[in-house]
Amino acid sequence: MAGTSVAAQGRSDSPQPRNSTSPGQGLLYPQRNETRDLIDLSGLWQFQMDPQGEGEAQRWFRKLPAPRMIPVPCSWNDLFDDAHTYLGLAWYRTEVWLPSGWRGRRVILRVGSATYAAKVWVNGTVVTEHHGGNLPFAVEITEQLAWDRTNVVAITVENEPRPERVPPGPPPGGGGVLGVAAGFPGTTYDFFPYAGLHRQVWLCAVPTVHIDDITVVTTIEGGDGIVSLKVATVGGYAGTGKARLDDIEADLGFRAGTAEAILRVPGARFWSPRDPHLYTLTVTLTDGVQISDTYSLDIGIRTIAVRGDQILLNGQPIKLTGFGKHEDFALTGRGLNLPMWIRDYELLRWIGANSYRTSHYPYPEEVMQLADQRGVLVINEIPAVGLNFADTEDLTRLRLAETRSQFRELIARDKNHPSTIMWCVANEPLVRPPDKDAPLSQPQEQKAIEAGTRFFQHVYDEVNRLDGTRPVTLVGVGGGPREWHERFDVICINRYYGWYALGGRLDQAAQVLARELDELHQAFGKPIIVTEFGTDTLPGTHSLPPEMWTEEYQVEFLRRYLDVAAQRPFMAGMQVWAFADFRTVQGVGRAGGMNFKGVFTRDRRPKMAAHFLRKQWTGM
Ligand code: GCB
Repeated sequence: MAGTSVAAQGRSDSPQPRNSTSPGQGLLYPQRNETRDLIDLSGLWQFQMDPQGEGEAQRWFRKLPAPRMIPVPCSWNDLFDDAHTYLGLAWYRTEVWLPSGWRGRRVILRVGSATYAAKVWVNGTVVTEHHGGNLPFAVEITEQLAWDRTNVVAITVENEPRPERVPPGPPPGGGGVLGVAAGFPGTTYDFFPYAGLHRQVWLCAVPTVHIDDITVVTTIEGGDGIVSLKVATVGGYAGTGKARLDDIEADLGFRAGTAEAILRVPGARFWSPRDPHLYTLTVTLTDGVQISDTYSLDIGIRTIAVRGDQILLNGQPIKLTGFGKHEDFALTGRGLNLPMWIRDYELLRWIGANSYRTSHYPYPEEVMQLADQRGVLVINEIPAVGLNFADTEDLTRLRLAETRSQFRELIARDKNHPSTIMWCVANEPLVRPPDKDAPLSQPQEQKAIEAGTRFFQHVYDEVNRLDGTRPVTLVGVGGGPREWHERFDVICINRYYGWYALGGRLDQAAQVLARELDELHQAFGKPIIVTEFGTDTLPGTHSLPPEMWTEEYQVEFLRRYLDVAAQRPFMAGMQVWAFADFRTVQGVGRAGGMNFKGVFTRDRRPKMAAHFLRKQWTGM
């Protein structure tokens, strides 16, 4: 957790809040069934920016002095001109009347994501604080509720780019990930710092004693699936229960609130992109005949492992085809946009991709459910983008704590999704910030490399402790220290030979890429995935012979890279950057504030490269 000294470098002088998730530690997706109920608070909320940070003292959690309406979920940036580049504190407020049938149950408030830090009031009382912009948090609010009048929910969202955060903000006045003039707003990464209540806010009614968490691990024995589960409850449950999957049942005996069981599924259908079969697992707490709580979860039976230089799904080698993506669309920004996601999954199928990476932050829970249903393989990444290790030890320590805490939440949320086949701990960590002109001295550089090695060792160990069933990777930048990859199960690299380096010289670019892949394979003998390669491409711009920024050049570039990979049977995957054009910061390298490396435009029209990839990946 952040200490006051560093936090004070930001605008506010309050330390980063300790994340509180209550009543248990589980983050099960909200569900309505015979024992549980829900109210989705999506809709129009009152909104007011608070650049002076005066709202709390003036009790804005009761009443906003000059509110305007804002949709939840949504980013605030593309709605109001004065909010477009606003990075600071903003208030959201809504009212809700609770159904009388909810009396006697625990009521939990669950926020899908608030970017970056949030503080929540219910009827004037602070109920929780949270930081980390892309993951849910929950808090029990039963005590704060009123039953004879409307309840006021107020949430502050604050998105200041502070250096101790993950992703870190740039040093004051800094930014400039593109290695050119600093972008605006200043970030350490190449996407727009959208902010707001980005996912739904729910009220959930659950029984006093209830299922708080379920952890499912699947293995395969011959043709049988083995489903091991752990159930955790809140309320010190010491009774019995049942776990059911199709017509297979196991008894659960709870001690100190938890129980375990193993279910054997004879002749199971194993989850894969070809047959993404999901079984419904239902857990109930039943003392005698009375059901006191129940929760259902769709699970896939599959294994994922690394053997030598191969990634094995259900014991068979797989090669990833697909993209790095963003959660980005006009007007909604990074707000939950289910029409966009449904279209994206349609296009992934159309183009023949089997995978993507959640670059550079966790995507919505509904999107992970869709990946399960559609058999898409996901490299699940936390927002550790823009890290550098030449900063002070204090900053590195604070970012480590933040990275670990976000990982705990991500794994709690996504551990049961068969589609998540790998955790990614960081994208392109650097030895020094890209906007630092003076190179580091040799000893300084060595010190930064060692700081990074220790950092990643801690994160790797933590992830492995939380979930020993999935490979863990780090996505490295060109020229980055090789030793940072050593600890990880899969080598993921982003490469832009033919774009940022060797622009226009695709023959040379292909040679350099080929040489580097061979060296990496020689050095590590582990699976290698190129997780980014691509060119900015203005739709409708053409040239013969192919020149940079044209659709022809994008096709030729991708063709060279895919050819180099095809000649190397050890390659475990190729993910193009990017799926679609996306909004980033203003700067001389980004026309119109856009990154144009999409093979689809921002409104999802195909560039020539999309047709080319479809041919490569589907044979059509
Ligand atoms: C990268 C980053 C990605 C950028 C991309 C680019 O290496 O991982 O966030 O958007 O390059 O287009 O420069």
